Amino acid sequence: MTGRLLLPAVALLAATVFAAGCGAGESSEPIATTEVKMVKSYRFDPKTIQVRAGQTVTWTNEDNFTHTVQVEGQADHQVGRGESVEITFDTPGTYHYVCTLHSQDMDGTVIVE
Ligand SMILES: [Cu+2]
Repeated sequence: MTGRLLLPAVALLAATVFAAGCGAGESSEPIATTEVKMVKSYRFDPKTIQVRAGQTVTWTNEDNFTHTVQVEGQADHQVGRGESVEITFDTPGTYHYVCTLHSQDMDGTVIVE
């Protein structure tokens, strides 16, 4: 493949917890759900979700544009219009993710307990 490195879980956890602590701008309370929509336009909704370890989160693209979901340190998943992607979170922690096509506008957080 493209030689992407998977960070050790401990390093990933430390990095994401640290990043989450620096959150500025709009504060979004975590929503307990495993469903995230890419809604019109260029947004993840809800932006911050909370799940239990072992649960699978589904991102569904309802926007008119292709987006991606890339959890920090993991592979990028392209999600076309009307498509969805599922990612299972087995390890507790705070996981920041972005759409790599629109990283300035589209980011979110999965809190795994
Ligand atoms: Cu996008």
